Amino acid sequence: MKSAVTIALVPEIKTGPWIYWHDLQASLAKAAALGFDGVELFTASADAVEPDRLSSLLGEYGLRLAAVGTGAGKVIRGLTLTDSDPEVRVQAVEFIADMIAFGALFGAPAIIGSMQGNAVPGVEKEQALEWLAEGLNTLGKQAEALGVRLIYEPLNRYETNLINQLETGVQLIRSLDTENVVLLADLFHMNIEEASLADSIRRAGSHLGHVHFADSNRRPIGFGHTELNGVVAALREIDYTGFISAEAFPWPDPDQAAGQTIHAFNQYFKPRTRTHGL
Ligand code: LER
Ligand code: MN
Repeated sequence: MKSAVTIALVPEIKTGPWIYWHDLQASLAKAAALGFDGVELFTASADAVEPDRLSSLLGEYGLRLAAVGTGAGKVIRGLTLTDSDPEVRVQAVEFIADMIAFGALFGAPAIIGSMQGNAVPGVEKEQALEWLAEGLNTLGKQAEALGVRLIYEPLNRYETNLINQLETGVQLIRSLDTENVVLLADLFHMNIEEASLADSIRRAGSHLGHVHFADSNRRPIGFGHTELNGVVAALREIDYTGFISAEAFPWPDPDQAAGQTIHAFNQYFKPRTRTHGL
């Protein structure tokens, strides 16, 4: 399993759960100094960061791009895959398609979280889920053609009324015409929605493609009350090899949040050195 830390480059969203903010190069330098394997980027659009610049910075700091977030499409432009206006749905697909193409330049998958939207008043949930599946089918196939997977993220009930648990997420992605869509287990959302984090991870099994690493209160792991040993055991049991990516509040500040995150990652996920002898 590989560690990652989030970097948000979207000034419009000041209160979101991202560890590093605003300055790409300074954030990469800090992530590399702490020993993270990769970074997850949250940008305003697919052309917000020049690919050549990102490529040379990732090379310079020896970091991988773990994933790209697409949520700015909703937060800044009001787009979702389940809007009742077909033109808005088309624009949402286009926005995500561009993000997929951007991430694919670096072998990184895009994440569909808040861009899934909601069944809004006047729209049946079944209808919204059909639109969501349509979007995931189109985008999952586009991602496959570019050699990357597409990540779909169940969110807690206060952020979407569509899919709140891994189990219903598995049902949704199994119903698609593509096998290229995988699930994101965000430990914060799961802490609200799942009866057992470990059992849900075990049941999602090979459908799991990404993990958002945050404690019960969305602070870095270790600053809340989530019991992580069972989660770690379940991830090992399903042979999960993807990123464990810190999408958490920069509490008490970005540097301490990043430090706590890598400390927790090393504590729980790094192979322990065995001592022999007495
Ligand atoms: C996105 O990964 C997510 O978890 C949402 O809650 C965005 O805030
Ligand atoms: Mn998340």
